[in-house]
Amino acid sequence: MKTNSLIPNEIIRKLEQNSILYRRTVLHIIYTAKAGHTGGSMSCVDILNVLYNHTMNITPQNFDQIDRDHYVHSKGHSVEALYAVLAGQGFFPIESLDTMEKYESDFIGHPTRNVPGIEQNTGALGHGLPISVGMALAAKKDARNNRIFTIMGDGELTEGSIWEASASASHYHLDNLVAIIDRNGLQISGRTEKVMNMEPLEEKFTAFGYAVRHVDGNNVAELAALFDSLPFESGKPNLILAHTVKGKGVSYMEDSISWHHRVPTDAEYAIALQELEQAENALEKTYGRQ
Ligand SMILES: Cc1ncc(C[n+]2csc(CCOP(=O)(O)OP(=O)(O)O)c2C)c(N)n1
Ligand SMILES: [Mg+2]
Repeated sequence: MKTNSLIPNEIIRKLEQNSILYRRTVLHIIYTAKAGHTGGSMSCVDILNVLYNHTMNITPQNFDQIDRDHYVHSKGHSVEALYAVLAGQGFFPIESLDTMEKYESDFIGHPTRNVPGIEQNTGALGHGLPISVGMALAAKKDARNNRIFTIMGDGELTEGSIWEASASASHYHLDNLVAIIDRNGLQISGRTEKVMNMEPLEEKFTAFGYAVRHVDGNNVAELAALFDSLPFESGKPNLILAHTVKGKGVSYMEDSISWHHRVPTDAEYAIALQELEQAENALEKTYGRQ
């Protein structure tokens, strides 16, 4: 989607810098813990970046207030992306991430509410949307103006609960619900269309009563502009097909099924860091020195 964004360049530059920083953190966590979901974290991290730094009203200070926005990480296996962004927001010290997967650490391979900033335990796919629908319905009933955001994987869409929740979302006119699909075209065992073809997605979601939009889910400027236009249609739940690349940001991980949950070797990690440094240098070329 092309947008005529009015968002100032310095804000977009900061968001692009954040994405590089978060990608570094994701790789650091997985390399240190020797476990994690690399590809799916790299594909959704730009979306999380824009949500937390530009769009949603969620901070460590307001987290205990019911009328703030809410975020549910439905594709819970990609928890490293969420940890990176929450650390960046100051929900916990970034050093806590070095305890990932260690005995008695709360930083485990899927989100739990033991970690500050995490709204809901997820990991079994297909639950985040139904939970979000319930939260959005409660907000409507209480006449609150907050919004409920969730990110699902495209492989996750094979779960029947997604479609039951979708029927409810439009039945109750939940225009405060923002459902985002990380449409990276891969799931755990192959291409989404090969494992279980769910296309045509736009038509399916439209038939279920959503206002549907497409976006380049790895482009922070497009994401920010699209989120600025929420809600898309009054009385309809919002559905965003965010077209992404699994493993985005590291050449040899991109669009590769083997990086669903592979851990980089020392040599691979070094190359990945080099590529992220090059991306940072490219930002300087685009925007000039800071
Ligand atoms: C109910 C359930 N079934 C199976 C799994 C195992 N599993 C973990 S990730 C994954 C693939 C998910 O693919 P997708 O939703 O496309 O995620 P992404 O590509 O963003 O990593 C599967 C099947 C699970 N977590 N939950
Ligand atoms: Mg996928």
